[in-house]
Amino acid sequence: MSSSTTTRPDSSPSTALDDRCAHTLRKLSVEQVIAAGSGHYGFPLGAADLVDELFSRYLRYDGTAPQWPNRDRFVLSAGHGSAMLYAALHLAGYDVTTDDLCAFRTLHSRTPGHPERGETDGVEVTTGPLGQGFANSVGLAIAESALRAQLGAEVISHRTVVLASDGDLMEGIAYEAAAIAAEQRLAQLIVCYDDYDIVIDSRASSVMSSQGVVDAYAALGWRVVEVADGNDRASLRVGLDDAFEQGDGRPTLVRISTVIGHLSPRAGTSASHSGAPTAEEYEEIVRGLDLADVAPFEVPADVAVRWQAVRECGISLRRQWEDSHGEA
Ligand SMILES: Cc1ncc(C[n+]2csc(CCOP(=O)(O)OP(=O)(O)O)c2C)c(N)n1
Repeated sequence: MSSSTTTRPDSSPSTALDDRCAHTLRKLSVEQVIAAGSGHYGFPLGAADLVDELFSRYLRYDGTAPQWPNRDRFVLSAGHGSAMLYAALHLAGYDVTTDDLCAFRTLHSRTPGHPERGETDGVEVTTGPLGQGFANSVGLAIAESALRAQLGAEVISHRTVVLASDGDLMEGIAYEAAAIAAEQRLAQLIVCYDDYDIVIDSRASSVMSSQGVVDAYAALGWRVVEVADGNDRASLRVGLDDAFEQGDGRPTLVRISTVIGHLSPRAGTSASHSGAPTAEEYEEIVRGLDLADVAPFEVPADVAVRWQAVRECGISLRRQWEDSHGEA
């Protein structure tokens, strides 16, 4: 198992293709919400660069083997951003098909309104109640730590990576779990805090201080990493490289500043928290993403080729582990 920070061979700086890949995540997320007539697209538009970066460079997984024991666990604590997760799983090679994306938020679909463990490959934790995904992630990281102590780091050494929002970190349960994570020195736990100062219909800063959150985590014993512009690849990579180094035994909180509804007419406003964009807004969004010529739910060929390379890296990581440690 590679011990390097990133998993993928390509560590080139920001490229036009990276932007296109993030824009494809944005487009697929918006299209799910439009198909369902409801959902949340502001969060996916803001977090797409981060999510693309995580799934293409940092996370160790194989979408064709979602139960691989030593896979990194990704938890979307802000479960209302589910369209983003389904789009990422679709591109990353999990069994989440175009038909599943089209069926977003419909009864008995594999793409329910909030992620549900057991319904969708790649969904590690049922989330939606804010703070719960975060708290469950601390449990996952404790389990990893216990298994590592029992079996050795050569066999078990995976990260638990969480995407949490203002709403998650407001919840008391998150602080309770965060205190345990610090005490247990869960260095393999990395929480990405998507900080964009909107909570449903108001400024988050009218009821909380994100600096206060960061200070509280530092006081609890967390390592804090700052990403000044979460919609900029170079900035993201510096912060994520640092976060994934797992320097000193502490869990890591990465505060990442993004813009809710990024690249949409409702950018930066609570109007993009939930609800489907109008037909005119959709046209404007896909024009802005330079994907107006790509049919709904389609993935551009160059983006598909990039994801194929990522998928193959994941298969190879999993096979290396199995060759060394036997099949699960
Ligand atoms: C425990 C809990 N309380 C209330 C809600 C309802 N709720 C869904 S999203 C949300 C606000 C979330 O704000 P933020 O997490 O910053 O997301 P954003 O509005 O920025 O997308 C709330 C209160 C919930 N999901 N869970």
